[in-house]
Amino acid sequence: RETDFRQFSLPDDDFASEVIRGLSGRPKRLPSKYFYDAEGSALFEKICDQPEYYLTRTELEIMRDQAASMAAALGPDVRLIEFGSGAGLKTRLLLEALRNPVCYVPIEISQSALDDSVAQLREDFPQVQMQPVCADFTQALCLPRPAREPRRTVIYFPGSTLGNFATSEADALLHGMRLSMGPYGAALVGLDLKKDIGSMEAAYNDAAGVTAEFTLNLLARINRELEGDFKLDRFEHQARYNPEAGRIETRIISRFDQAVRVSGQDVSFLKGEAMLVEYSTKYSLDDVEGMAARAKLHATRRWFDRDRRFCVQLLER
Ligand code: AVI
Repeated sequence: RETDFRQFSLPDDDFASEVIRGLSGRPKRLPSKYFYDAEGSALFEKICDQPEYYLTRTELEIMRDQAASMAAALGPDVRLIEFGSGAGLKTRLLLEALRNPVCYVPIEISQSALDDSVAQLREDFPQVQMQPVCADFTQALCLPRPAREPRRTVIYFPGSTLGNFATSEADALLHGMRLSMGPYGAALVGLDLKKDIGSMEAAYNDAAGVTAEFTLNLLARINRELEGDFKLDRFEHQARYNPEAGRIETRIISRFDQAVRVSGQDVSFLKGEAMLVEYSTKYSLDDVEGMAARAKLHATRRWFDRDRRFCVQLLER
């Protein structure tokens, strides 16, 4: 009954070649997807507990208060696909609220994260067929068939992770979701909303320095895995809101003129030079409508927290 789809794992040399390519460009860039090794994932968990990082807490509040209303909007006999491992409480709240879900399909690139989350969910939801897929959800997906026919497919994408993609990539991802969800499908997407710049910037510059450590862990990972010799104290984390683009942009800034070796190649930095490492896009409701329309989806329902800091958006075909 259960399936375990291991589609592919990212070969290590992808990391090396993407890092070298990114550091050869102007401006220098490093892809944020490489934040999440074991250390990075543990640091991200710690970020979620920081008082300034309101996103996780706020989305959880929405799920606690309104998962029943979401489940009513989605209807019974849903096949629930999640982009990401679904280790969290949000997924549980949704699975608990859904009426007679057919199956749960987490799509996650890290096999260990996938195994851990599914083992626990299997125990807690024995009536739901678990169909984990180890794959990169930004690529074309081949999904397992459920044991019984669902009424509709719903793709759950919480956490405002969509905001970590550039606009054109996010559009492509929504377009891919539209294809995966089929004719009566839907997507339930967590999105962080535009608000005062102080709160948004504070969320990415916590006083305890956890986000800075998370960002700089990318250099530590390059040292560990790609024979890098970055000296972490010679670089610093910077996260600022770009009002034109509507996103927090995180950069790693070189504090000195310096040279670093990565994978046998020399990379030089000027004092003050930046590596762009992450976007965290913030949305207005108009932005959400526009994004949905570009993907030929309808933004039909949304659920907010009390202070309208975050929303969970239902997109339907
Ligand atoms: C996973 N993602 C939605 C987080 C965000 O808010 O962009 C990642 C993160 N980066 C720094 N803090 C949190």
